[in-house]
Amino acid sequence: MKTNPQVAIILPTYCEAENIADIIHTIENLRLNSTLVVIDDSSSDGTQNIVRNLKESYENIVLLSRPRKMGLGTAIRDGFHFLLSLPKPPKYIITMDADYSHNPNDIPKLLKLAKKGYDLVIGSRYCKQGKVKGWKLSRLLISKVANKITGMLVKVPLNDFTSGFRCYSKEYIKKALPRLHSETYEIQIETVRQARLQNSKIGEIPIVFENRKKGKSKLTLTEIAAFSKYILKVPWEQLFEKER
Ligand SMILES: Nc1nc2c(ncn2[C@@H]2O[C@H](COP(=O)(O)OP(=O)(O)O)[C@@H](O)[C@H]2O)c(=O)[nH]1
Ligand SMILES: [Mg+2]
Repeated sequence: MKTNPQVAIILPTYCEAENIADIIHTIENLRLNSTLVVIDDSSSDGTQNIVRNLKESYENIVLLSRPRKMGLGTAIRDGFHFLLSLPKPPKYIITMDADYSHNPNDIPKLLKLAKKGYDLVIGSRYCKQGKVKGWKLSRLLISKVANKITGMLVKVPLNDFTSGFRCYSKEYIKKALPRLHSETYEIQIETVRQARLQNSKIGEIPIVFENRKKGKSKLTLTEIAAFSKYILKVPWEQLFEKER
């Protein structure tokens, strides 16, 4: 591994064999001096073999293998734990999907705002100049409604709560990680709520999100149920929030 990179990128993967090489090559071409952490849940499609081969060309890749599909939230949290356990944890930690919905060329824009002192920078599809390409109208509507409801409940002036394309500061992660418990996609909301509780500086930059060209969404019905249950609990939890 390279010494002391300031930036780390967490790429959670579950059966992304068709996408992972392209995304890693594009990230490497940015020459960010980053650590790239792939967290793979024993994908049956050979994702890990591809990453192992790439590790021979790129010394900054770390592959963390888990025994089975354990959820996006636990993957991101495991990535955070791993990075904080390094002798010199990176200052900026990016999370992004490995299916090419998030364009690696936007990473420098996330970093630019983070370097201005923002603890959480969100690549936003629903702010001015943000965009979603290739989603069916039904999926777009569900996502927009989920974001509106979340905005009303969580009370943070953001346009996109569920985007997984983000940059976190090390200081934020250190404080928030012991309080994060999400197993799946609700991690995106839980991290915003923690940022609000910590009075962290939160910002958005517009991104163009493109539906994955290859493979299927890994979001399961059980995970949608977990996400919905989490949202429904928010108003109740916020009554006691100050005591947490
Ligand atoms: N390690 C791990 N990665 C996951 C899991 N679920 C989803 N992912 C990855 O998380 C990212 C987002 O998932 P995706 O299926 O694209 O979700 P969608 O864009 O909301 O349909 C992708 O890189 C997936 O491979 C999981 O349970 N474990
Ligand atoms: Mg996706």
